[in-house]
Parts: sequence; structure tokens; C-alpha cells
Amino acid sequence: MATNRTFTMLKPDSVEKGHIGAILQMINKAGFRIVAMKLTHMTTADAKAFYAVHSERPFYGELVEYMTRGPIVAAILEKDNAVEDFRTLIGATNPADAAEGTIRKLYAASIGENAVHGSDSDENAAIEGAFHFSGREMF
Ligand code: 3AN
Repeated sequence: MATNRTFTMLKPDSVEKGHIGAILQMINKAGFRIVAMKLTHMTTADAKAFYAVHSERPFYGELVEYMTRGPIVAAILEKDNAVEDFRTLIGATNPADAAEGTIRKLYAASIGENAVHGSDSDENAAIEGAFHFSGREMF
């Protein structure tokens, strides 16, 4: 059964470029409720663990460096069909392939620096949300 929560990160490039407000506005306008949110800076150990599934990929080192070079905004979002609808809102992993009007089409520079993260399954949404937030930080 589909749950109604997903997890997102506004990645370091979004924070550096001052896009937090614009991206959060798109998230709100698309009907997501913010359940938890914080500005945080991942350590190398955090990023390696978060992206452990990609540890054998050639871009893993680059990905860990990127995700730790500055603060991110981590958030848990709620909406019917949250995982799938948020993936639609952010667009394809490679912004060159992202649909018009999606967050990545508007704000992502490249496949490596693609502005936002969105969980790819209900199971991962729960794991990733719990990675960043305790139960007391979720509303
Ligand atoms: P998504 O973020 O759309 O779920 P994943 O899970 O395949 O995409 O990749 C996780 C992250 O790894 C991406 N958001 C991106 O920052 C980075 N990444 C994915 N593919 C590449 C690639 N071919 N080259 C460099 N970085 C990549």
C-alpha cells in the first residue's frame, strides 16, 4: 500500500544559489505538507552511508564530495501518492531530460548537481526520513 510521505533534500547547489525559497514554494504549491524540515550539513560518513547503494558506481566519490560541500535542507513531505508525485515534480535525474516546469529543469545544473533529492520508493522514504529526523522532529 502506498504511504503518503516522501523525503527530500535541497542539495548544496540549491542552497548556494539561493533557491531554497523558490523550491519550497513549488513544493507547497504542488500540495505537499511539510512534516519535518531542517538546514543541516552532512559529514562524509553521513553522505557515504546515505548513498551506500551507489558505492560501486563511478560517480560515488564525486557524489559524496558534492553532498558534503555545504549545507542542505532536509525535509519530510506529506501528500497522497507522495513518492510518485514528488518524483514527477522534481523531474528526471538528468536535468537535460527533465520535463518543462519541473524543479530540476528550472534549477539543476547537471546530472551530478541536480538540485534536489526525492525518495524512489515508500520503503526508502521511511529509511531516509529516519536517517535525518527523530520522531520528535516530525509534525
Ligand atoms: P535520483 O536522485 O533521480 O533518484 P539516483 O538515485 O540514480 O537519481 O542518483 C543519486 C544521485 O547521484 C543523483 N541525484 C545525482 O546527484 C548523482 N548521480 C546519478 N547519476 C549520476 C551520473 N551519471 N553522474 C554523476 N552523478 C550522478
